[in-house]
Amino acid sequence: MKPRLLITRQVFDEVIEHLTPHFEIQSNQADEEWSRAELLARVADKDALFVVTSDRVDAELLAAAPRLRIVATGSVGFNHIDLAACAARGIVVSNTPDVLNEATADMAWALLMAAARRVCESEHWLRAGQWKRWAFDQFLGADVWRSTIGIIGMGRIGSAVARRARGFDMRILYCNRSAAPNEAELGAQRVSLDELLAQADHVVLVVPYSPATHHLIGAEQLARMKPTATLINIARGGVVDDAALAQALRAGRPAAAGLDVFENEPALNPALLELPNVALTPHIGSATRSSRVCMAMLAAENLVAFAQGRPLPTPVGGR
Ligand code: 8YV
Repeated sequence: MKPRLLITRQVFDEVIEHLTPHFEIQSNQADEEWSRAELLARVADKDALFVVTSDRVDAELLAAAPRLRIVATGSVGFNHIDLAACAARGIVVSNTPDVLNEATADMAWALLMAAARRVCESEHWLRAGQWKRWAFDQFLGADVWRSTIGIIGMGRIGSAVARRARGFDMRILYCNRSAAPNEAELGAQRVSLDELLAQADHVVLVVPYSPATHHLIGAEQLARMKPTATLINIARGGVVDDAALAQALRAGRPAAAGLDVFENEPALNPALLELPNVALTPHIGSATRSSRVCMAMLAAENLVAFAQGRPLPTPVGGR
């Protein structure tokens, strides 16, 4: 008998086709919103689970899923999964590294440019019919070309952000637990978080969320930034204290922000919605068709490898 697989969200048809020979699948192609109780009921008789970042895989879920052997998340981030609880049960976990690096780095740049050059703010003003005449000082923004970028977290996505910064002739600072092996190739200089915040014109967050990075950027850190700086968060909600950021943006320091991820998303802090100097997107960092298909397909590859008794291509915790 084929192992039973639960897929919590709608996925591309080709992914279902790829999985069908190997699993008895319960999918959610209608993309219904399942309550927690429904999710727990559906996982009760499953051997395998395909989740996304909004599905919390914790001790409660594992207790409801006595047969579960593998959790494949269609994301690079895995802070929604209790790895220790999975390991204690012998459940393997996979994620989708690399395939989303370039799309996510592009998104960091989309937000950086939008925040620095006030793209969203001026567009809203224009749409509201307020553009009556041109003026020298209209919507003056921050320079990007030849400015200093500060990248917090120089992993695979951070490096992709840095590579793009070279095209803008930028000075590249970064902050990371260890020196990046590609530091020289990127022309990047490792500095402390405080130094980075003090010197960068554009601060980009690319660190995974963990208890160690919870509110890494709060009121104190925001106050260290240049008043003209921008802050970009494409990492995870919770890395930034959103309430403190809203307060800082209201006071004009930093000058602007670009946010793709939020604390408690999709119910983001209402104060952010009121502010003109923040560009907001609904967690679409990896949202290009090719990137999302590759992510879903990589999750499927891990599930198929599990079904065939092969090593997982991208287990969490290293290949
Ligand atoms: C996902 C992400 O698209 O991969 C991640 O960690 O945050 C996004 O790229 C999203 O979270 C779907 O699971």
